[in-house]
Amino acid sequence: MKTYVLEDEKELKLLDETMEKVRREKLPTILGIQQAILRAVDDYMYKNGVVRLLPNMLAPITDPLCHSVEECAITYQGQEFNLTKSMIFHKQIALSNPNLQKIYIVSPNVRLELPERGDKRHLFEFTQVDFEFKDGTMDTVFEFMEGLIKYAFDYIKEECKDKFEKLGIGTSHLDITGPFERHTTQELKAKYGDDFEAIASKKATQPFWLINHKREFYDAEDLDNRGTYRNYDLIWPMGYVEGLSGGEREYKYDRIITRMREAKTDESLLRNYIELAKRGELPKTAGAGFGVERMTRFVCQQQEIDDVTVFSRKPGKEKYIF
Ligand code: ASN
Repeated sequence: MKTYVLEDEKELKLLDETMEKVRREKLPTILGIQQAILRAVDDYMYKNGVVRLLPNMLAPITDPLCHSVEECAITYQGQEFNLTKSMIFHKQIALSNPNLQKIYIVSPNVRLELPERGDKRHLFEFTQVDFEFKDGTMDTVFEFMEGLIKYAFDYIKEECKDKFEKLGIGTSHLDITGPFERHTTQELKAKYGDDFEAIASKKATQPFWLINHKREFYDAEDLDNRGTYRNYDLIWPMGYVEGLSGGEREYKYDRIITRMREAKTDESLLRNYIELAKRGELPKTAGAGFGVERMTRFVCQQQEIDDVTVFSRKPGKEKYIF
């Protein structure tokens, strides 16, 4: 039998670095806080009647996104499946059940980001808490999310006192006073220039809503105000930038087709979804998804998002060991 001896210097170094990351002293503390966050989120969802769906990791359709990533598809029984980039379409379709009103999924997403996203806030595999409400609006999502953050932060401040002490950080950044301010991208861009999101986030002491982004076809355009969109991001303060994105949705056939054509989305891939819209079977919804690791990074005040993961998923590295 052949026994392997690892001799490649570079690979040995990477193995050591990887194990150093796994064995970091602060890691269990961060994971404990993350667990408390998820526990509070589940609790809040349960109390508010939001039904939990389990995630799908593979599907014939997934989020087209509005930025380029490396594609990853696999073939199962001759049919092409994609790894889930987000469950946006599945959220809309699931809500066509007349007895489901509000749903969420703790959803693993794979987005094989290009190396330029090897920054402090991207991972090429992450988990988002993805929720959607039938007949929801921007306002219902804002109020719900503000309540969720307050509930979760109050819970962890109490539950994780020893852990915050171990990390050597206070908890004043978790003192939330809603409702959060709302700003449009145009307003902040005019004030701060192209880097407006980072600058406004650094200046802020409370999370705030950033409204109106031109992005994926499924976020609704404001028909009373063409060229503006009923969508939003939640920006974490103190320079931690975007932590959630969502919107009211397009759900009418003609609107979906118009928006898909504008965004140059491949209609053939989404033909079954389009068929549902044509039959009037897509419900009117609004929702959002927030990154679990991004929330953990803000709560634990870590330098980069990769600091809260056990195994590095930072885009653009030369090689990954585990
Ligand atoms: N989850 C997001 C939403 O609900 C979509 C995304 O992650 N791209 O809008």
